[in-house]
Amino acid sequence: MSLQITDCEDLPTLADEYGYGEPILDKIALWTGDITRIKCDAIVNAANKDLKGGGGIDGAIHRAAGLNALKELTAGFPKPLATGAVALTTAANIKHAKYIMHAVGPQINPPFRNPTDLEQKQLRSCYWAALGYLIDKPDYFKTKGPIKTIAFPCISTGIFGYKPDLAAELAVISLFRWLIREEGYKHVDKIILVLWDNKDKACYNNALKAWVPKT
Ligand code: AR6
Repeated sequence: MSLQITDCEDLPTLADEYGYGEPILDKIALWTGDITRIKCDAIVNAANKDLKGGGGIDGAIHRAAGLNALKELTAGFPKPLATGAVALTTAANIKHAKYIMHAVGPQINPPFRNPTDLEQKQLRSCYWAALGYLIDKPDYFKTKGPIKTIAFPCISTGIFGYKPDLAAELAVISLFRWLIREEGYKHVDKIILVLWDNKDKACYNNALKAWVPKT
């Protein structure tokens, strides 16, 4: 596994120190399919800065949750949102989830060039800001209850053009760092990484290899 990601050079140390993720590894699951169909407390959307709805996951989530319902729920947010920011709403018409977290990933231009340091930080921020809601527990939670399970798509790797292998590596490292360093494992039951195709599967399997116990 290459370690090209700024600020994440300590991956081997973390893996050694924590016995390759045990019991942290139990907190992560991979699931293949449409993110709008997964049953969990919060699903993360790959949104745009204006929270307007678009193609890809954002389009699927808007269709499932209801265009008008989401428009109303996101009306109060100051727009454009910063890249790396995550806005929390309820899940509107998606009945098997309680919340949607609208994460604005970096847009790579031209698509699929190597990401800059800033773009890497922005993508990591999507993961950390979303997970931050699990620790901060905003007032919002009083109505619908806390988030114990959360599903992330491969943010920025479609229309926004972030290299999928680097995005998977960064996602996995960011999640493990949050679970360990922020003691996130106390706040979450399951983080589900939602994959869409064989390319995503290969990227995540590679990225997770560093954490699988060596037998
Ligand atoms: N469920 C799970 N994964 C999916 C789904 C789905 N229903 N649909 C696509 N994927 P993208 P981005 C995969 O483009 O790159 C929108 O217009 C897809 O194969 O949805 O962050 C927004 O409004 C890819 O690997 O998100 C923004 O303007 C990954 O999900 C912009 O696109 C992400 O693809 C955000 O682009």
